Amino acid sequence: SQKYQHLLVESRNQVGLVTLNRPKALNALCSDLFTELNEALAKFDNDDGIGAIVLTGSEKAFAAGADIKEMSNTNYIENFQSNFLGHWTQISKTRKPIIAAVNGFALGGGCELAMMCDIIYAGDKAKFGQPEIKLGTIPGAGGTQRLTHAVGKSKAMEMVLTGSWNLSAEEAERAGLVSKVFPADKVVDEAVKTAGKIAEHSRPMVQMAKEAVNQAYELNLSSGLLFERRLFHSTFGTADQREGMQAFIEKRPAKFGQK
Ligand code: CO8
Repeated sequence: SQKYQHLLVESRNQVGLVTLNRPKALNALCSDLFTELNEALAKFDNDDGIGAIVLTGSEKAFAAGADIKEMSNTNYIENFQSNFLGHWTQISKTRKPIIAAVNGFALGGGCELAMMCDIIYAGDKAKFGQPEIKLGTIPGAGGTQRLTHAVGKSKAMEMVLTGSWNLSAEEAERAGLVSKVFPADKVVDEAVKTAGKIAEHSRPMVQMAKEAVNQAYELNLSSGLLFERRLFHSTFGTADQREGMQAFIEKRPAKFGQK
């Protein structure tokens, strides 16, 4: 699995762990890194032995953004025609849950990458920010959209307009961007632990639940509730629902995954 240039990939029981590994550039997200990340995530997504994924970086940097050196000399029409960095969106099509375990800098595209994941855990020294404005550009992969949903307009505007990476782990947790904060050296293990818990549940139910929560960003309330209700009803066509409820009644652990 170590054929990647910019990633380390391993599995821990039913959890797939992907570590961004481009230390000399603080995990700046060059185009090749993203191609590798898409491949690694797709492999885990299609691996029956894996139930959830953890994505992390180093203690110094989750990722310091898109690769500024790579993009500095590109131009508009080239980027338009090649759909420059369009392959970044692939990660949000991953069907299994992804937990981002963020230490250090999560800036620009790094913050956006974390927000493409389903859950964010942060180390206590994590710093989130959207510094693109200082480079004469603006966020391009969700920094004006997902961030605004996560932390509200005032904080998102402040981050995007000033460019200061001023959101600490603690503030990020308070604002709802991050669900839990841990000491820096514990965050990966805690993310793996949570991913392991998720992996023990019914795989199709986990995917349906992820799909339903994500629809909350796309649909109005009545359409979202209808989407949820339809999926809920459909779960009663599965062996996992029978097993889960029977196991509760019989006071034993459920054994999911029967066909
Ligand atoms: N791109 C390329 N190289 C980088 C990047 C980056 N984003 N960040 C750091 N590096 C490199 C540095 O150039 C340096 O390399 P070298 O040793 O060859 O000079 C090395 O990493 C170490 O960095 P520093 O010496 O700067 O380390 P410091 O600890 O002094 O500073 C910082 C750390 C504060 C994180 C600093 O590196 C920094 O400000 N980095 C840039 C942060 C930034 O502006 N990020 C936003 C980038 S733009 C973006 O992400 C747009 C996303 C659009 C996505 C669109 C998809 C469709």
